[in-house]
Amino acid sequence: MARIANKQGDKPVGGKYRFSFGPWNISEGADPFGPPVRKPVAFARKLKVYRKLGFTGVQFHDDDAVPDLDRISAKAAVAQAAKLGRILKSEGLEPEFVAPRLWESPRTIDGAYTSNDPACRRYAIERSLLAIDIAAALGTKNIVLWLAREGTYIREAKNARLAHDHLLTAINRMLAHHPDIRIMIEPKPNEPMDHAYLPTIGHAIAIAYLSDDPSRVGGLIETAHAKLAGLDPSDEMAFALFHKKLWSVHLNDQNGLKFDEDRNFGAVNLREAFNQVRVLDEAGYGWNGEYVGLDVKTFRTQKQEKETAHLANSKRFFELMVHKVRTFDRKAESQCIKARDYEGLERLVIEHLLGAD
Ligand code: XUL
Ligand code: MN
Repeated sequence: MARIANKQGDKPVGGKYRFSFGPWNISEGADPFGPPVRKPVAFARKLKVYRKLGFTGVQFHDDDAVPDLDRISAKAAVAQAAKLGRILKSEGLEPEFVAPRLWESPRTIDGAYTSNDPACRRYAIERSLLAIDIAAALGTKNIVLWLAREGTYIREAKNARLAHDHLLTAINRMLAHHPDIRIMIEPKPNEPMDHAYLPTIGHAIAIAYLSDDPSRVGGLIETAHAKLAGLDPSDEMAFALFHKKLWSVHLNDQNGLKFDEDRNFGAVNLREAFNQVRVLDEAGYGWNGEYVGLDVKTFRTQKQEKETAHLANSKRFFELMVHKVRTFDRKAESQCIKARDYEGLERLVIEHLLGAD
């Protein structure tokens, strides 16, 4: 029987939190309708931001770690990654994961692992194996798969059943390439595709169990992605935690069914943020080294001077929410639940969030 427990045994002691983000979270503000609105910040300067804001984990796409990846030899790429690993160490930072960027090459226009063109599928797998070598050289075992272009605009354009077989083949090839790496699938239901394959954590976990080594395939849940699927992010997280497969999170927020907004954590819906932290904290999230990733972006119209404030703000909102979760009157909560007094429970939660208790 699966039990909700953490490293400390049965007694919930709360989560243990370390924070991470990726270089893309200090953005230039470009969107599909216009040019960048802020000047680019060099990667070396971005690295200096981490410790200053209290972050210790760095998330990478493979070509964030090794630019121009498709134009250099695999040997040179690995050497560059090893050098970056040493720089990270000297800055007191840790690489959290590497994600193969399979959405910008001309060979991934129509999908990567699920492209109809076998040569493009081969490229996607080869690039993913190189991303694994880069991760190993950098010093992380974690590979994130955001399956950006695995899906369709025109449903008839692909055989969806076969596409899932291609996804499983790619996952198994990656598992076989390195005995220690673990794959975290980051589901997202749409954007850039009309419909993506593996749109929810349930889909991701189903394919994990079919893989050659289910113990090395898990998930990363992003708040906004769950909301885009019309689901409650805290329930999605609870489902993955129940399966012991929540190995990272991308906390942020999302105002309804629009483009992926990557808003500050808690800025749109405080109660949903409360429930995400509640679920994480109750399960002792972080005791196995999982990071709290904040996949947030500042506003397109934000001036350059404050271009990293959203990272500090989202981390602060998370920490304040941990306090809210830990000071919630659990005894009163139990009484309401026992008495089936859901109006009472609602009042308890909202008064607590409003600071009126
Ligand atoms: C895309 C997204 C990505 C992944 C990493 O919506 O969230 O930034 O987190 O590739
Ligand atoms: Mn993300």
